[in-house]
Amino acid sequence: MKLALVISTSDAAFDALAFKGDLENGVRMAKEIGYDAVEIAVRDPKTVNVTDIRKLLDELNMSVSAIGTGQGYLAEGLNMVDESDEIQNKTMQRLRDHVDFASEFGAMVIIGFIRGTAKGRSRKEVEDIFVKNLTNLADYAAGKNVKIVVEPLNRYETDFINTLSEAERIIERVGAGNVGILADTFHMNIEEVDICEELMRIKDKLYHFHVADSNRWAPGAGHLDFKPIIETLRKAGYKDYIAVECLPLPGGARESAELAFRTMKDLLSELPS
Ligand code: LER
Ligand code: MN
Repeated sequence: MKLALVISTSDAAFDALAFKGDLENGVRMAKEIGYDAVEIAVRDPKTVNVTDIRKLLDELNMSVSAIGTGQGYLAEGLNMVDESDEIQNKTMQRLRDHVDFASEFGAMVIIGFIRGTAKGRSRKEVEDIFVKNLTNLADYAAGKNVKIVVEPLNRYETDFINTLSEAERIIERVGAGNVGILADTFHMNIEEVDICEELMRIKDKLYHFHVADSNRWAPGAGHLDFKPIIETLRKAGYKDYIAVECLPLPGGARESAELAFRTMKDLLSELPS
């Protein structure tokens, strides 16, 4: 398992990002601390310079684990299940742009906030729209060799797909090999009955992993016990990235990213491989 740090290309409404707004500084710091990769949160990939980012990553020998898409929702209200077809279509175009961007770096595309909310509509109605749009996106992404990951978010962020089992059920309906689940310890700590049991159960569809502590500070600064969680990932045969997505706490972006790195590295070296 390798470690990634979530950073953003621009100032973002979402707080759980280290190094918001200065991508170059973020990538350099992540490298200095020892991370293998960065995870890039982008509002609109058409507004960033792929060549410059490619050059920077090559210079530092850094990879990109995944592309975060939530800023399109937080800043512009784009979402996959909107009542308006126009917004749905705009969102799907934005997501295809994210897939193109991700394909440049061998990264996955995250469906977090951008899926939208049910907003009082029936589960079935919203789920049907989501499944239709996700199926189309998966098809487009397959042509570019890109994986899509659906991330369950806690109930205070959305009313639609809060648990691993909900994500699993929807992914089964889509039935595409390039669509999997992104599990985030912060959300699971709020929503899951038993984090390790659930991770084991969905292990074949677990394509990506986010870590933050119970308070969304760096792992090691709250009361989540990461040892059994990382042990479970090992047992599950998970080999992909663990991406740190935490608030710049304690102590600011650099300090929290360092604490997160140390906490995860120590655990990974402690546990039998
Ligand atoms: C939001 O809380 C989150 O965890 C992000 O990864 C969503 O895209
Ligand atoms: Mn997350």
